[in-house]
Amino acid sequence: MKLEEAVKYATDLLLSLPKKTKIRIIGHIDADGIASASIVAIALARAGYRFHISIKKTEPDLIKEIKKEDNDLVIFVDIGSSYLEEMRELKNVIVLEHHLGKEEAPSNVMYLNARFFGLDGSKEACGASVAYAFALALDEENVDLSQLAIVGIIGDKQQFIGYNKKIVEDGIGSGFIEERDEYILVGKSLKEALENSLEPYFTGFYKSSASFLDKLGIQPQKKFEELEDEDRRKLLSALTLKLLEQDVDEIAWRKRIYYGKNYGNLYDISSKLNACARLNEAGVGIAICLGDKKAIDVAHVIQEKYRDEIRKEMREMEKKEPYEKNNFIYFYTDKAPLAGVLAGLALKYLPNFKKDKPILALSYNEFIDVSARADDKMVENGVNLGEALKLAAEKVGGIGGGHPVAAGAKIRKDKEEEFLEEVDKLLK
Ligand SMILES: [Mn+2]
Repeated sequence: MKLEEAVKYATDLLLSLPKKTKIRIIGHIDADGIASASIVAIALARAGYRFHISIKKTEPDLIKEIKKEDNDLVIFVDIGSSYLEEMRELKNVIVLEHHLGKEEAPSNVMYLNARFFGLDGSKEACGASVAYAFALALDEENVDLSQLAIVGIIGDKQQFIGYNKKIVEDGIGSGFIEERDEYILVGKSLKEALENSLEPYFTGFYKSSASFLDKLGIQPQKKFEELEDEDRRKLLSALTLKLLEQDVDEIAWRKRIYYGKNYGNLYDISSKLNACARLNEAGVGIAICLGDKKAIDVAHVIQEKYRDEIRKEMREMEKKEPYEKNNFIYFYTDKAPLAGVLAGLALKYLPNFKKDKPILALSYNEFIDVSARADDKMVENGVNLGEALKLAAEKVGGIGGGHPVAAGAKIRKDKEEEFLEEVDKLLK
């Protein structure tokens, strides 16, 4: 069966319920989760249903909390794969997912995971993709929601292949999406663009971007788009060399950007949703998706703050040596919401963190939160962080899961060493 057909079972279930049904939407706390939950919310509203929406972390007590409420239907989107058994205690449940999970769900749970339909849930369909399939099955007029689906795809760093490719084609075909190839350094003065850039991240540039440009004979205050062709070439080849020195293997100065008719640059929207999620402002992200223009300005401030915090941490990490096990390296951070992105950026751009091994970031709070990142090459060589963290966390009484390249776990503080040993064994 194809995903497009399978989601019809979910829309049939929804449509069998009266309009005043109490519906709860639970989305995961990241850009994909916010986009996914919004897609479902908008589709429900258009179909005449009311709902109550929440964006949640993967917490051990999540289902217990929801069980206290009196819902006729709970729709989990981009979250839920790790709670299937506990959902038995809820009434009707629809799970729209793409994370690794069990194959079997209790009979009251309609569990639709992209992975069941021949799709790679870490590349070819994300939460927002499955949510979009659901919305489209409800009403084909919902094709405009392809814009938000793309926001989710970008947020989860997926590719435009598999079902995701169909979404882009839908969006372009219906006039809601436009694609343009653009240089990535446009917008600000070159000094600022180089200093502030996170993808790619240039080590040392927080103090040396102006002198780097001076040496090339390029005025730091100029914008990239103001440069003559020759200066442009000179700059890009110098920057390529700089990244090669950082041992970066994927370098692209132009990027395919998707624009949404109702949302503008979808990469920017995705980055805003991500910042909102990380800084506990998911509501602002939902507001953006629901079309609130004022929320964009609020989110811009949140986004700047978030990026500032990342840069600050990255500058510290440039000077640090990570801890090392046989099969991964790890570091500690007190910025739990940033842990995943820091691990990911370190893996790509920090020479002192590049040892051809996955990176785990550990943050202490009530528990220890773990975020892990690998690259595609490691995954091709058999690394599966989602599985390793899930098994290792469960072994020490914690919770974990995710994707081969990106995963998370939550464990008790006294289990740290045992957990790390277990991960080391599993990654061998
Ligand atoms: Mn997702």
